[in-house]
Amino acid sequence: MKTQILLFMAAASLTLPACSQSTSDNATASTQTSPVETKEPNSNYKPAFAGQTRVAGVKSATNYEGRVLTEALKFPWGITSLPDGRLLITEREGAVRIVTPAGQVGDAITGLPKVNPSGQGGLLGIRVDPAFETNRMVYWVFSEPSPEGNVTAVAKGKLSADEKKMEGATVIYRATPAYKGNLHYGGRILIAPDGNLLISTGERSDLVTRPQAQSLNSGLGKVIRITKEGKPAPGNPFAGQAGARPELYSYGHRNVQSLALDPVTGDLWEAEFGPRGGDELNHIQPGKNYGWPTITYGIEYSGKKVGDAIQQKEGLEQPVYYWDPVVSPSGMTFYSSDRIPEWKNNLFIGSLSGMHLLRLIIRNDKVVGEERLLADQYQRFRDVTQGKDGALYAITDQGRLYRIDKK
Ligand SMILES: [Ca+2]
Repeated sequence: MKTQILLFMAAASLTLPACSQSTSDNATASTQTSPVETKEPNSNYKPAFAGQTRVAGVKSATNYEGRVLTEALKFPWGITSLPDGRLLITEREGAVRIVTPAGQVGDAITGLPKVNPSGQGGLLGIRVDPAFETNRMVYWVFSEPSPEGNVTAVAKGKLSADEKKMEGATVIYRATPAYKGNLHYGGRILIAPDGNLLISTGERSDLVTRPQAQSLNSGLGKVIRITKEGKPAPGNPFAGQAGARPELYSYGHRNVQSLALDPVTGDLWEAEFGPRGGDELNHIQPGKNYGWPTITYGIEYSGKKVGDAIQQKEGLEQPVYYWDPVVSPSGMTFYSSDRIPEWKNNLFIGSLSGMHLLRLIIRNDKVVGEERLLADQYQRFRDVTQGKDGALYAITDQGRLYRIDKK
C-alpha cells in the first residue's frame, strides 16, 4: 500500500500544468486521482503486469455537461450518426428511429426482418455506409429467431427517400450455430476504412455453448470480418485453414458489446463482458485467441472458479485492462473531436452495471487513466458515438439520449 502511494505521488509530480498542452499528450490536462474503483475485488488473482487493472483515476479539467435531449426512447441499444448530423438509433424491441440533435424522435422505420427481443436479444448495433449520401445503405445486427433457435445475424437495407422504410432489407450473415437461448449475442458493428464489416458475437452464455468461443468452426464468441455482401473478407487470418471458418477475425471472446477503431492507428479495440470480476478491454490482432473460457480474471456468478482458475497461459492474449468488480462495458468510441482537447484520442465506454460513462486514457497499449463521467445520472449507458458536431452522444437503458460536450 505504501509503495502504491509513493508511486502515485511520483506519477502526480510528473503531471504538467494544463497550459503546457499543445500536443496529443492530453493526460497532462486532467488531474490525477486515486483509482476510481474502491470496492473489494471478487478474486485475489494477480494481474499479469502493472496497470492492468485499477490504474490511477483522472478528472477532466474541462467543465463539461451531459444534456438530456430526450427520454422517449425504449431500450435504445445502438447509435450512429447520419451525414447531416441526425442520429440513427435502434431500440432493442425492434424499432429503428431517426432522432434530431434537438431530441425529436421519429417514427419506427419499417421493413426490417423480424427480431427476437427476448432476454438480451433484439435489434442491436447499427452503422450507415460511408457513402450513405449516395447509396443510403444501412447495416445492422439483430437476434434472428428460427426453428433451430436464435442466432446473431447481420442485415442491410436501403433507407427510402421518405425515411419511412428499409427497402430490400436482406440478411447477409448469420453467426451460426443457432441456439435456443436468449443471452450473449454480442451485437456491435463497425465499417472499417477498407469497406469491410466488423461484427462482434457472444458465446451464448450457457456452459454447453461456452467452449465454442475456442472453436474455429463456430461463429460464437468471435470478432467476424465480412464484406458488405456477407462473405468472408479477403485477407482474413484463417482463410484456407481446414476446419476453420474464413470469416473469423479473432476468437476466445465471451460477450462482446464494444468495438471501436483507433482513429490515429486504425487498430481495432474491443471490450467484453467477463464473468464476475472479469470484464476486459482488448487490443484486437487478427487470428489471436483472447482466452475465454480458458483464462479469465473473473469467477462464476455462483462464486465458483471458472475452469481451472487460471489467468495467464502461453498463446492466449492478455487483456490490456480488466475490471473487478465488473462495470459491464457496452458500446464505445474513441474521441477524435477538437472540442475538448484533453479528451482527444481517449476511449469512451458505456457502463451498464457501473452506471457511468467510462473515459480511458491509453498510451502505448496501456491504460494510464480512468474516469467515470455522469455517474450522478444513475443511468445504464448502452452505447456512445461521436456526433458530426464533435460532441459525444450516448443512450441509456432508461431511454435517454445525452449530448456530452463542454459547458
Ligand atoms: Ca480474455
